[in-house]
Amino acid sequence: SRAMKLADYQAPGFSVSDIYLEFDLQDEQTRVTAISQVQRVDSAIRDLELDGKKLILEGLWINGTQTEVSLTEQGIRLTEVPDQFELRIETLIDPVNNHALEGLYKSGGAFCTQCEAQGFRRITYFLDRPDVMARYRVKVIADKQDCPYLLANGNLIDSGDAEQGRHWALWEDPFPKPCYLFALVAGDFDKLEDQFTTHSGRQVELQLFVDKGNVSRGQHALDSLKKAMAWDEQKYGLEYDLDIYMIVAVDFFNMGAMENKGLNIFNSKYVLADAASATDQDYFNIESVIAHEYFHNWTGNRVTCRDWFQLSLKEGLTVFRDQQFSADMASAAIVRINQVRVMREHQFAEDSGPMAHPIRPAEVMEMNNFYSVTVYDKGAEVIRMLHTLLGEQGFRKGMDCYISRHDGQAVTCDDFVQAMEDANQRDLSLFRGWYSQSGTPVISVDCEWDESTQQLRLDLTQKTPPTADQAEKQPLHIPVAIEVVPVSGQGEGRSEVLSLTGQQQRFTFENISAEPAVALLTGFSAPVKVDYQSTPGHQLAVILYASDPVARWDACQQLVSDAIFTIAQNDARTVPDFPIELFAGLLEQAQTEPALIAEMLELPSFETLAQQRDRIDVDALLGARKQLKTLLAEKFSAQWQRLFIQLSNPQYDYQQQQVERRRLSGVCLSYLACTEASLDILRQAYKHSDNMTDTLAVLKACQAENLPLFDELMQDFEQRWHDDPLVMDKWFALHAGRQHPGCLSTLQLLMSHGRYSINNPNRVRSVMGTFAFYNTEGFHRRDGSGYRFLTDYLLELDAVNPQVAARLITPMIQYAKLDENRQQKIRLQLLRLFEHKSLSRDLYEKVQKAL
Ligand code: HT7
Ligand code: ZN
Repeated sequence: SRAMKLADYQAPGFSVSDIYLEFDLQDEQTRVTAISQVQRVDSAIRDLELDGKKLILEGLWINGTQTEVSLTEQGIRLTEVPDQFELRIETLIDPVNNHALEGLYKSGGAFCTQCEAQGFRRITYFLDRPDVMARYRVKVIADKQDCPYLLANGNLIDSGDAEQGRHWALWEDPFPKPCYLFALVAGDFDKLEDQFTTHSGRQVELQLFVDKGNVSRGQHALDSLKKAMAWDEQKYGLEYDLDIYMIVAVDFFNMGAMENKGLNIFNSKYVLADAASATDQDYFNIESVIAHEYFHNWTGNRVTCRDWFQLSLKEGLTVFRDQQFSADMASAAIVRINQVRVMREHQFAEDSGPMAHPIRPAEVMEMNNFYSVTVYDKGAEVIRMLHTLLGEQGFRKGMDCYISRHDGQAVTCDDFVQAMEDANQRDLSLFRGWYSQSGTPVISVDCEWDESTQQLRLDLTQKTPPTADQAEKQPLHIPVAIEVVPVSGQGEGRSEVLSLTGQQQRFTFENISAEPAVALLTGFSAPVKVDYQSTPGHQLAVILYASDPVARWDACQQLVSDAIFTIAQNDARTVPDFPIELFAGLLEQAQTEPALIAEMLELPSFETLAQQRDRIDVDALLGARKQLKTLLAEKFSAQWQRLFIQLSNPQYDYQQQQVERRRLSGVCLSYLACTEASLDILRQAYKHSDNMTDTLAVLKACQAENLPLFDELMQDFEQRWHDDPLVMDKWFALHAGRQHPGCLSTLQLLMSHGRYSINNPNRVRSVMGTFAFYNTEGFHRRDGSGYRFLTDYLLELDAVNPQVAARLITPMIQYAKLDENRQQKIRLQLLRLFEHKSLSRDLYEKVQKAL
């Protein structure tokens, strides 16, 4: 397998203006007829090469004449085709045996499709690239009883009955689109319906399709859709453009959801919710994913990507938009803190590992591997920096320019930045480096306050360490937001955004009359690390007096991290005093800002801690974190208990104030579980819970502390929920994440459970994903058995679903910080994979880079 390079991009030699597709749906043998109107656009290109994968070619006709084709590595070649012609292709495909879940497949009883990034080539031979945009007409034919609903993109034109109990529907999408946005669904569902009237007064039919019996769980998704539609009009002046918007929930899906034009297909996990079965986090995620896919209608569909290297053009921008939306719907501070966690726990790790790549990758072997936290989340951070640099209005001007200039086109990240530049008359040439450079910049800070001159001097230095893909790094344009607060708490603070453009730069602040504490990177204004030796006293001042909640949380995390590292390093195992003083204060304030304080009381995760050092001692770090947790639990046991009781809610409602109280109450429980006298509290909390959030908080607390009560409650939970796959995923994940000596046999048991299936990505992620990503102790067992266990499973999974396998390997390729023994044990397993003869391209790319 060879890598494709961005630098080798060539415009397509042919265009397709219109395509008619006919699907005669059958489980193992679906006939696809594709009739395309093809035009040559580059007279130098004589042959037409089409992509195709796992297709049986039944026949091919050019202007009605059957034609021979030659096979290529990617598909077929038609030699010396006319300048303009009608191309008819008949292929056979096998949806029921398609477990890779790309192209046309069956999810439960329903036919559905997933074409992004390169799945359309599993449906018919085509120019499977996003810069070929065509108008689609689609006829779907299927059994009337099994598939009462026949759906495709756009508007329903006609429908009717056919022979042998079959029926058909004809759909037309008026907007030209790349084939990755094509979709078809045929099956039996329950349907929720609603309407939305756009700003300009057009009426849009909203339809949500869910598995039979799930209507009551669909309302939140539908409400979220209406909120997203209204928000995009109000915030960006963007209206929906078709008369119908359909969302279908399916159980078998490789990712979260897919923005197919007018026909979104969703992982049911991001649609279905009610109080009994879904957590507050589930409700939040549904709202955000529904919005994300909706926002793609403009950022992705109407304006699409020229090639897949430009993926962040639509994904980074759309994640930024869904983050803005979530911040408006819920608590902006908490939403932001959780994004920062994603960046530090996952993106920084990717950017310092073997798969490091810029948000616009320069080289790709398997495109599916680049739907990454870098392209999505760092991509969103890059858009956010533009927003910070240009301001709310400037950013909106840039968006307006981008959309109006490129509507209906397939464009590049450069086109986006150009629109931002042109609309604001700003030079963003240095900023463009964010698109081509990988790695996490480190900003070192030297800070001095001179009482006599009342000057505060900040010397900032930026340096990006070399990454696996790029040895040389250039300075970037980094917006560094700061807040200066008086250590005493008396007097005004100051907030500013510094523009760091050079490798080293000095910033001076006048009239700082009282000793200042400096909060750097407030709001996480750039995806960078900060190296700044602050003192506990200054950190405390930031926590107490800064106006930016993210900075306050961050200072808190830093203080606690420092304590954990101190414990991990010293043999005497004494705990520094400052976290104890801090927690005493936080607990006293808890009721005043429950949401923020809950986040502050949460100890930094192992993954976040790991990102702060070049080398980590897994056992010492886990031990130190645990020691601090127990100490804080015991020291404040009365306070945890009191607070927990004060936080009880009336009947469940997904409403901000309740959400915040539940979050804090969950944190209390997690500490209470570390103390002796907590069994009764936990048992009562489980028994009286009327919602999944509180129930799961109890189970998690018991799991983290390995309490015998865990098994008892889990049995009860299983009995209640064994018929509900999405809830069982929570049960699977709780078991798989439990850190105890017998965890590998637990995993084995889980995978032989009646509700487990290797064919369902949600089940696989609940069990093996939770184990590999979050069961730190079990996965990193010193004897290497955790790594071997994952590898054995990957070998099996790769043959079924390579996309999911390639995601699961992530924790095993990010091993550079581990001790030599563990590194060696990991390499041994990577070699096993490497030598496996039929390894997928997805896994091959990652394994090869990791070795
Ligand atoms: N744009 C969608 C990406 C996606 C996807 C990619 C590869 C394989 C399967 C997939 N399912 C969905 C999702 C999104 O970002 O909105
Ligand atoms: Zn997306």
